[in-house]
Amino acid sequence: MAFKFIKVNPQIEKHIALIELNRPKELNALNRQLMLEIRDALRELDEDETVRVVVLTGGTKVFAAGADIKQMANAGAIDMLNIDQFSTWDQIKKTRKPILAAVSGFALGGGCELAMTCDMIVASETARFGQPEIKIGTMPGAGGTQRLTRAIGKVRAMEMVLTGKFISADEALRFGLINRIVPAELLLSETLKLAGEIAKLSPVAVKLAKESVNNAFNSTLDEGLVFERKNFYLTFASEDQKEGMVAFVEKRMPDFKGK
Ligand code: DAK
Repeated sequence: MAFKFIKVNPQIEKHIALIELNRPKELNALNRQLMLEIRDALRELDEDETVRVVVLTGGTKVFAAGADIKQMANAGAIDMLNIDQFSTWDQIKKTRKPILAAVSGFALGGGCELAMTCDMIVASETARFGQPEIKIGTMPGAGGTQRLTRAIGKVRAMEMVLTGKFISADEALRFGLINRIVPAELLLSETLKLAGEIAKLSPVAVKLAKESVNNAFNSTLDEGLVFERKNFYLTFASEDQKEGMVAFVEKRMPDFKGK
């Protein structure tokens, strides 16, 4: 690989890995190489026992202005089919550890989809979200019509997808697309703080809880409740559950090991 389009910094704080998109001149447009680098980094980090939470950011100016239009412009349908374009999105979905997106500036098209595929979104006040694919003669292809609709509801998603309009960080918060808004200069530190809160907890329970919440999108309520119950029982097979409850009784901080 001639040039890396992401920077990966594991352990910048205990148990947290930071992935930073690094194509600033192209506003972090998601070309194939960058997407493959994200996929590979996530695979490695998911297997790395020292990592408990991943933060994905584009830095303080822009999250990502979408898939690389210059790379896609002349592609045919069969080119699109033949390239394994969904492997990154599939990998994000498969990653069992929590992934937090830290979004400043534009998160458009595939950039918005990338943020929405993460588990939580912390945004700076400069963040702008949009699915503007309609303006270039296509439509969202990596979950924009599905995840956005589930997050903010049909009529708002319709307006964004059919007109390509952007929404502000305030609107995104009001619509339930993001977790919180922080000043741009604090974006990374505040996201790391949130990641740090999760990283202190039992990695076993966190993994099972994440899986259970995600399962809510793919099941009936009754099926989801059964799935949740089984994961709840499973936490009782962990040393972390014993440690957590004994620490509570002994009035001390728990020391979770992920076992
Ligand atoms: N692709 C390639 N280059 C981009 C880009 C993009 N999406 N967005 C910006 N750039 C480049 C610009 O061409 C420009 O490059 P130079 O001209 O300097 O060489 C540089 O970044 C700076 O951009 P601007 O000069 O345009 O900057 P402005 O501040 O004036 O405007 C903007 C910023 C974000 C409003 C504007 O750049 C813009 O509208 N960008 C395009 C936004 C967009 O339409 N995004 C959606 C793209 S379609 C799939 C997965 C995902 C997708 C599809 C399939 N599969 C898995 C199958 C996703 C599709 C998309 O995202």
